[in-house]
Amino acid sequence: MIANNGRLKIAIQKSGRLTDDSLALLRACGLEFEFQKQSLYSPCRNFDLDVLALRDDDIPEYVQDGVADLGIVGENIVREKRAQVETLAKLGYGHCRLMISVPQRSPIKTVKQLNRKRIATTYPGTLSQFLRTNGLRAEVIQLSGAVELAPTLDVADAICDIVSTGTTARVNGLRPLHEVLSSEAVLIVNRRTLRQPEKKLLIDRLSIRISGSLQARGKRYMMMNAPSAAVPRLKRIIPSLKSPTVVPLAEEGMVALHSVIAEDVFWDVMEKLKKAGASDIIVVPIETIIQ
Ligand code: PRT
Ligand code: ZN
Repeated sequence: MIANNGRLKIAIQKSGRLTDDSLALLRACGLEFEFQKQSLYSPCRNFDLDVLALRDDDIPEYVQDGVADLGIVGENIVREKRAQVETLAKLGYGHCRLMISVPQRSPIKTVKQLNRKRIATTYPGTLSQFLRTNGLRAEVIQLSGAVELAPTLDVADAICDIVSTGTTARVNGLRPLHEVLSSEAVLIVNRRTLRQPEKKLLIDRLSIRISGSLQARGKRYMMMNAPSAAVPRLKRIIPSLKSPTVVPLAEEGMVALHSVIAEDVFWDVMEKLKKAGASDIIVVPIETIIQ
């Protein structure tokens, strides 16, 4: 029995594709806990929160029913389970697409041609809804895994499955026909929890930390020295979140510029800055950005 002691409970995937990133996100929020796959539940030492380790398929329902207050899970699962929960944030990892694919040599070229065909999937709910919305009648064949083999086994004419790199589909001689849904990991919350003032307060505190570390992701803090005369030129080069901070240096006519920059443009920008007169450029990681 899990104690209902006023502490928040957050469910994350016990062992799978979302586990490492979910743990990294919680730790980036300053939460300290030992996580062991074998144990259902890991208490946090420095926050009123317990981490529950569950199968991803169970998370939406457990959050809906209040077994956990919060959950981190793929949108694809939340949709499939039709869970009555609120989504607090998209978390920027676990990206994938739910895709209808057909064998390379299939005569099926359009979604309409799926009418009266057999489609194998582990997402019967989402697929049935898609078919209804598009006025299509097709036989939904529910499998529990290895869906990509269904056309070869002549169990189905098409499949509806999760794709990320597309390698599995390609290796199995399948070609993508239509994207049903795109998905990433999301933070979901139980609706009743949001109405409990004490827990709501904890959720708000946690949400600020999560959005701070999401904001910081892929960003660096950049500092450089430059002659004051070069500042207008440098400002035009720096693609900063806000206008850069300019601080005078002890040396007459020299300033320091500070700015946040996306790491993927840093190298290009750095070369231009040097040419425009910047020197002593320092770039450091950012842990969080609270706006
Ligand atoms: O044990 P548990 O039930 O918790 O885990 P699971 O095995 O059901 O899920 P897991 O760990 O495979 O995936 C967890 C979540 O990660 C999914 O619900 C998605 O939200 C997300 N995700 C991201 C993916 C993929 N990428 C992915 N590629 N989930 C599954 N796949 C599978 C897909 O089913 C297919 O078999 O990978 C294969 C295709 O990959 P590519 O790269 O070859 O296209
Ligand atoms: Zn699962």
